[in-house]
Amino acid sequence: MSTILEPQSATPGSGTNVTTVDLRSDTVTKPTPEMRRAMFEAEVGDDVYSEDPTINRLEQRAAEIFGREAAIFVPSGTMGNSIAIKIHTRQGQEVICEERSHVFNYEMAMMAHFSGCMPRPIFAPDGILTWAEVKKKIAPKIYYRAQTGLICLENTNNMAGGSVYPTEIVEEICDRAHEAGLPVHLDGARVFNAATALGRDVADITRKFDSVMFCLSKGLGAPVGSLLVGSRAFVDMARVYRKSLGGGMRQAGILAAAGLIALEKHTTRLKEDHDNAQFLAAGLAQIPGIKIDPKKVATNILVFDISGTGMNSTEFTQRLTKRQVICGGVTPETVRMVTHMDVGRAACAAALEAVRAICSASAKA
Ligand code: TLP
Repeated sequence: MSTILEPQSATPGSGTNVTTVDLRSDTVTKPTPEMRRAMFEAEVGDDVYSEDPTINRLEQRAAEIFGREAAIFVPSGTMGNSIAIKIHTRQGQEVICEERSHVFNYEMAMMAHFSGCMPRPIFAPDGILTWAEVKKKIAPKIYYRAQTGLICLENTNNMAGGSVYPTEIVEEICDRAHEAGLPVHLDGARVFNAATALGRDVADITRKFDSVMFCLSKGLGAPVGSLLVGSRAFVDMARVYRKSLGGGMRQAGILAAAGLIALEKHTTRLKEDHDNAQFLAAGLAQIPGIKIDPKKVATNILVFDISGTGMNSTEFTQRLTKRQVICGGVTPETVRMVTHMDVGRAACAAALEAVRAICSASAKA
């Protein structure tokens, strides 16, 4: 597999044009008028003293929704994952993760920098690890081998095309890992998309993990923020490490107000994004030179092969940008598009039209 390049388009900022169809990520959504009103009116206090009522309400709701003892608001998914890895591991250990995972590729080596751990990546078809594969990579208990400290799964698996873990596979990994004395953390940045695709609730599909990070700022449309959920003891430790990373915020209820709307109201609309992704996948599959299997598009992310178009992903995305459609290359041969609440069906149809045009121009050149 080729090296992962750059998940974002080379033209940040171009998404601000209203006629632009921005498919770079579901992180680009703007807060809704309802969110902005709630932010304006939010009751706030100093969250470092745990006195922000809106933050406290958001943390309590997140814990309830995930069926856990406690939750903590963090500014980003990266910080949430970094804190969880720090709590579960000791310096000099290894973290088993999938080869395309965010903790391995896009978190600025925080696993090494902050926790002193090394990733032990495993490539899995469609990004879905199984216990059979994980088991082979757990370090034998020999004094001269760095020991495995943690298994980290990602659901949905972003760069594997938003793929979804069957819950039985997750539970087998968690059960066997626990028998081996190993904790399992979920990078659930898009766990509500996974739950939507599975038709189950998030508490149900995550119950065996030791900790879960999920993002409000992706498909749920909040401007900022993620939560870490787990036991009371885990969250108490997370509060310490959040502070050490500079993530102790003050009147953060301004952010939590939008987060509450994301959590209470936007989790039930994700099927719309999945249907739009299906629509895009079906259209892309018809375009000569593009390879994608629509049956494998389970959520709001499409990663497709463009090597038959005569363009690499940089040329492809640059030509699309000129037609007001922005998306990002993953490798020189693959491109990612992500649907979200700020792109409707008409925008997706326009994006398909633009892809058809650049591919047919490239074929004629
Ligand atoms: N993902 C972003 C980029 O960083 C790649 C995106 O556009 O998809 N876990 C997963 C699975 C993620 O996809 C992301 C962000 C994070 C963690 C980190 O979240 P943030 O950006 O809040 O630090």
